[in-house]
Amino acid sequence: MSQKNQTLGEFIIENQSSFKYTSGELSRLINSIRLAAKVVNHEVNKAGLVDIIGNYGETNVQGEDQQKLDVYANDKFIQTLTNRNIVCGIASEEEDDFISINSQDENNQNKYIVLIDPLDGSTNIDVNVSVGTIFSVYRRVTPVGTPVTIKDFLQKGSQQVAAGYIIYGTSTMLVYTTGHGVNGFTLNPAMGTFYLSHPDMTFPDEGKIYSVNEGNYVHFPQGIKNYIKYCQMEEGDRPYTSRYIGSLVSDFHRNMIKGGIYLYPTTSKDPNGKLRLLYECNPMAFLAEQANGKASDGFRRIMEVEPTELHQRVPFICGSKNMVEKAEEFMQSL
Ligand code: AHM
Ligand code: MG
Repeated sequence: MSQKNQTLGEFIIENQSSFKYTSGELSRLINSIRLAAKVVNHEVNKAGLVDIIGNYGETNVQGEDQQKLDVYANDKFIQTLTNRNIVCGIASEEEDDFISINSQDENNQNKYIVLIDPLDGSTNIDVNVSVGTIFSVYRRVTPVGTPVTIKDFLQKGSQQVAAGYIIYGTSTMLVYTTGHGVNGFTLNPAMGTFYLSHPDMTFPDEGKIYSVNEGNYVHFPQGIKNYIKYCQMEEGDRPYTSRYIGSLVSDFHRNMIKGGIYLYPTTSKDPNGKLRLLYECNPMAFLAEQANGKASDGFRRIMEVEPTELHQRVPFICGSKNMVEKAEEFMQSL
């Protein structure tokens, strides 16, 4: 029975038996993500010190090259998962192609692949606004001991075995699911330990927050324009409040706690939407559904969208169930 104050390490061990396949491999994988998250968190927290320790691209006083934070985060997550020999393949927003990890070695029995957005919300990095890491885990579909192929990565979201995010905010949290609800762990920076602070996180069915980049309003489809007008209309518990950080992880996290909806629809500039299906939308959709919420492209369940390419984009509507259904109603009524 999970309890508050439990550490993430304890929680992982205690819940290992509830995983579908209990080899301990998935536990080790989540543990590695926990480790990389701490390293990245340390660096993200120093972001405001660039003028003192040197700008990105410069060499600092210790003679080390300063990396852009998103590149740094990408390297750390890939290094951690590779060095500990835990997965057989990784795909990242920062990499054009997927990476195969000793997967052609017949002794390599690793079954899992990870898709990751190492540092999402990159426009917020330089202005001290929270950013996040998003990850998604699948079992490979090709046989173990053979090279991973694109088929292993182009699986529908409904096939995910785990997904989560790390939010580097006023406090740092790791929130994840393995298909048994959603739990949130807060980092105690003094101890370097994540503690279970938010057990069984759920979206309220209804919410009063809508999160969308209204600067794109004129480029939105009519259904979305109508839904936004509905949110703003004075009637019942409306008008809703508008809150948009521009970091998917942070907007999602707030909406899950308070009740709300996040929308990134198609625009004339981005006719397929902006967000990426495999390492942004699918993991958030899995979390949303596990937390009593919903995720849709306006017409279909996100996790049923058939992936055709690694960096595919998709329109994304996600959040409290009744709000997402209302937005779908507006989209589908035209
Ligand atoms: P990124 O992967 O380049 O950081 O883009 C993803 C981000 C999301 O976190 C956020 O919700 C959205 O892009 C914001 O986009 P916009 O600035 O167009 O509103
Ligand atoms: Mg991103």
